[in-house]
Amino acid sequence: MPPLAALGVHRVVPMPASVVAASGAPFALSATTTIVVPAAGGEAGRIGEALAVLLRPATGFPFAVTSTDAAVPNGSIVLRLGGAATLSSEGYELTISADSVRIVAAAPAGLFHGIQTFRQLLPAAIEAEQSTHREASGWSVPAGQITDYPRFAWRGAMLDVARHFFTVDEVKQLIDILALYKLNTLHLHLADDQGWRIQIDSWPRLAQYGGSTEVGGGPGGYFTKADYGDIVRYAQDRYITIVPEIDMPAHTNAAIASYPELGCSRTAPDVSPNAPGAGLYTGIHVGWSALCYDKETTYKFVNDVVGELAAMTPGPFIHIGGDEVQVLTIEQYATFIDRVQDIVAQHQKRMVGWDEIGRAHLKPTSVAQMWRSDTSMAAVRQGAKLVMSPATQAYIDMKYTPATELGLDWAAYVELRNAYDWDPVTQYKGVTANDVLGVEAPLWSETVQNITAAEYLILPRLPAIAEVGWSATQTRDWESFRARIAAHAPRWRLLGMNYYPSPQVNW
Ligand code: IFG
Repeated sequence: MPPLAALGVHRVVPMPASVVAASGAPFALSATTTIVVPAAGGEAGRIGEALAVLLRPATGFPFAVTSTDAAVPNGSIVLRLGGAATLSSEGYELTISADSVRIVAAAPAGLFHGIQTFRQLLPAAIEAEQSTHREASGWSVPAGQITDYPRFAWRGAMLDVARHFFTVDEVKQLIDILALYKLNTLHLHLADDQGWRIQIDSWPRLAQYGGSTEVGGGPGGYFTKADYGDIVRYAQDRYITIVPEIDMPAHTNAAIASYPELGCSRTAPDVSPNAPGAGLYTGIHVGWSALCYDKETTYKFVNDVVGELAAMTPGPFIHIGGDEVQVLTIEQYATFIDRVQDIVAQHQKRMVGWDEIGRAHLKPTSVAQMWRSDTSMAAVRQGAKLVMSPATQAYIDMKYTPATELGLDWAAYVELRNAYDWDPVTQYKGVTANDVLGVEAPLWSETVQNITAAEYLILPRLPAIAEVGWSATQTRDWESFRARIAAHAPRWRLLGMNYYPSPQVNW
């Protein structure tokens, strides 16, 4: 793919807020190009180094990184903090001329996002791991200025590591995709009927026994605290916040199998005859399990688990699930959620829950994740903030079409255009812009066993959701998106990422 002739958004996803082409000559990467970061180094220094690591393999150029606040020589890529305060903490200004590339941001996250845009303005071959892919026409970026900032604060994906377990390395591969598309939140669904996936010292059997299987009876697995810390740091370095979820009171069979005293009425619908251990469940029915809402043991369990999870989670949110409860009355459910909400607050975190939590008494700090048109809008009527994950648009575990082998289809067939053509504020009645924190694309893993299968469902729909979360409504347009995303397939191939070649795009 040749360099762009003029600065344009031809292949930038998500669509930037504003792009102004300039008439001057392009900036060309060369063996003498340097990367200049603030004298203080710090996060800007680390981001500059990460840019060099990104550019060196395919070009074969050294990209020396220097720290100075002084004027810089021609031929530099300059990262600067401050100045663009009007751009919010995730915004940036990218200015390109023949002599220099300047990325200015109010905060490091903005610099990081500016680099993703610069990366996408270069030919896809920049992603190659060795310089045999040298671009015949050189590595240049056209002159002009991009001013950019996100519409919503919460732009995320969810990975269900409970139905099928995913390794730390696979989670990091997913984080790399989020970073490329300026997403800033990774919600990990860490516990469900089929598996408990996080080490909890005060209740050790949860991971050791509750994590010993998965849908279909495979070996399962779990994250040690060291694994979880590794994931958190890898995400933090890419300005991505981890939101851990322990789903309760339903979707709790793995916990109850590990500690039967936690369960009131457990009638696993079809514990497989070759069940790998007493109480463990490898099917995919939902809603039938429940913690005992009226036993103090349950709330000690919740307090211990939330306490250990909060201690290893730097982000402000703990997700407590709350979905699909079939064995409690609404009053019993509200009693449970109200107490869990207090426990989360005692550990200085904000509670997130699926939209059913609107039936409890929500604090204004709590967040409801909207996944079905809960017409009651109970959550928003109580002043809770919303994260929009409408199953008919954002559930990327849905099949693309009836012909898609992977995925489920209970909500809808979600082709690429379905994932793109919706608006988080107008999706459901009774919601205003002020209610909406942002968007998130859940990937449930009943039918997804590894990252390669996950990428087939993630790409190209997650970039579409990323644009829904980042780009202003007036800059969003399906015809523009389908043309821009077509240029990303060569990039994904070079990055070794699997994807669905949707017939809706001229790849
Ligand atoms: N609904 C369940 C998930 C998962 C999903 C698969 C929610 C909030 C269907 N709950 O979505 O556990 O089974 O699409």
